[in-house]
Amino acid sequence: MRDDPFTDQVWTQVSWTGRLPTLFRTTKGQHMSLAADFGLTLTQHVLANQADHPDARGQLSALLTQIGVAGKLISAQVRRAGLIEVWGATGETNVQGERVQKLDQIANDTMIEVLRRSGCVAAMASEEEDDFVVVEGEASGDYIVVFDPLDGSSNIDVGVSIGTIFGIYRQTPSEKVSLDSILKSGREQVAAGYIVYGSSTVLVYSAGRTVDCFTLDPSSGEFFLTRQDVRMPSRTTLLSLNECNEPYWETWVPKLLSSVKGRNEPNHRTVSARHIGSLVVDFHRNLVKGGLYLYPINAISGRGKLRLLYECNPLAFIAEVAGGAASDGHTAILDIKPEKLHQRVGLIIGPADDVALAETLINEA
Ligand code: AFP
Repeated sequence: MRDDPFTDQVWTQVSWTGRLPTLFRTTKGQHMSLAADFGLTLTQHVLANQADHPDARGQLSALLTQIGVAGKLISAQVRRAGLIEVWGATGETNVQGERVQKLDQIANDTMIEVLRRSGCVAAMASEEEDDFVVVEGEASGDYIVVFDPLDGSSNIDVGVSIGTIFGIYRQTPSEKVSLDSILKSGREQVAAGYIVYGSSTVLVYSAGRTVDCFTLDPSSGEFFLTRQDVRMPSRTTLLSLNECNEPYWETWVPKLLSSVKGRNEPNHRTVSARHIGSLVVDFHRNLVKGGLYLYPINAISGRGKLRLLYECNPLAFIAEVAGGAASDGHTAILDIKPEKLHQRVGLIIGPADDVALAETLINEA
């Protein structure tokens, strides 16, 4: 703590990770609520991380910052979701004569346009695009970005939290972009993250060292660091899954559930259930509070529902950096070699011990 000799303010250093100090300003014991007191901005944080890599050319920093810009633009549209719906109901144009688009299409177009203009991206793949999108000519950069522009679309119309998920890979310099450039295992991601549009807009990213969370301050339009070096709690206190899929479960699923629920004591519940139906939001809550998310393969079709490239891989990257784990039941999600752009897998993600328990039960089955 240090006194500012020129004012009546006191600066308190609340944490220090590597070269990233977080300072909060108080006026002689009383907390202030100015945006400037919230901590580092996303841009400051990204640039401070870049300083750890003296050979970096700054493109990854610029890219992460631009994803923050896309997040703000999408967030602004999400906040108007009900109004867009009203315009849509009256016809194909809104009051300004603009074409009405569905929110997931708006989010997709926003991501593609912001990334294309960033000058940092060689190609991208989106849940909303059948094929990958190449950035040609001078606008092309060093990275490949995969994303789900708006995960949890079925929650849009009912005001429930949704989010954008992204994973970033380095493109081999001088190599022409092909499908193989995109079909890399999640382990090769150089950074990943997501943006949750919930009670507040929260951006979470990791470049492999720490997982950090930023909250959008609507008044200043800045993302401020609000959780630093997040560690996923090692005990499962929340279970998240769609229990109506029970008829399609393999035999290990009920065994895992009874094992976790069996930890409840007669007079004290230690495990509860929470399921939103937006994977990214379920994951974010579990990351902070300690929860296990399951979307196992369908035992009848043998197929998973969630997409490997732009849903599971980025979240698995965040989970592992935060001390958790993610698996399809046999292989760590990050080690699966993708064969298709829109490949689906089973997903078990959360505290490492319970992901390992699921793998053991699957092997025993
Ligand atoms: P959409 O973004 O296409 O709606 O997909 C959402 C999702 O992939 C994931 O976010 C949910 O957890 C999951 O689907 C819910 O699906 P179920 O209705 O099968 O439980």
